[in-house]
Amino acid sequence: MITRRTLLGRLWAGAWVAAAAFFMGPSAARAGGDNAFSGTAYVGKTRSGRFRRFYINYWKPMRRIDGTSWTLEVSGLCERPRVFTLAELMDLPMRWRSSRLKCVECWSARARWGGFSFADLAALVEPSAGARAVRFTCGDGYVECLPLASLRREGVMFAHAMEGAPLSDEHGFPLRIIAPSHYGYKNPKAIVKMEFIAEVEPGTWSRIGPYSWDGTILPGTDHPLDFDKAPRRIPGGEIVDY
Ligand SMILES: Nc1nc2c(c(=O)[nH]1)N[C@H]1C(S)=C(S)[C@@H](COP(=O)(O)O)O[C@H]1N2
Ligand SMILES: [Mo]
Repeated sequence: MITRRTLLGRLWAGAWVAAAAFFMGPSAARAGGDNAFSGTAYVGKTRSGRFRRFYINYWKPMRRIDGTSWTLEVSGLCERPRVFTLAELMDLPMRWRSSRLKCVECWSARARWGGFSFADLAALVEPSAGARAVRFTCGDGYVECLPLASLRREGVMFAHAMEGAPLSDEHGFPLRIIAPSHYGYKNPKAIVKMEFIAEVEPGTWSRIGPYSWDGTILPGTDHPLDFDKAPRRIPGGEIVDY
């Protein structure tokens, strides 16, 4: 279903790509050989370029984030609301874990993600007794919400690194969620704000599409990009077999 809002969103995104190509000139836009955003101050959705093992999703094209001025605002139902710098967050105990990111639109891909746990962040901000969920707001205006119980699950990560390097702008620099038993849309990227709230609420995709609020991966067929999209049956939940 295309609502007026999604149509406007698409036109707006299209206008940015056209404007970037116009201002940069066709050769400059291609510099780096990647996609419509390469060499520009913006990052956005793309299915081409060097990210062959993943598709890149952004709700709207977004100005690239400067890690030195970026902050994470943590507020809402918590005892110690706080604004973190990237350096402060990177000081939290870091671990690595390989997990498969599964988009509700068929594809999936696996990577090793590095970051810290919700428990380590929660120890600093102390969620209040009434807090049940976190609302994440991202640099591109995308909003997604996860229950505290989901954030506490084994394997869920506040990721700031991927395959031994800092997250790229495309994959959500400087901070994203990896929630391997949930579809990609529950894995917000380029997070700028997190608020503790009393009730779970739908995020951007489940407000406009036929996608569940919960977003747990359902049994079905997957088309992994890192296996040439050859279809595989999946039982639901985190994909652990490949
Ligand atoms: N900020 C932001 N985060 C987002 C999205 C988005 O549009 N904006 N899309 C989600 C969806 S639908 C998927 S499948 C994954 C894709 O992650 P990737 O771009 O790193 O492959 O990002 C998720 N996180
Ligand atoms: Mo997705």
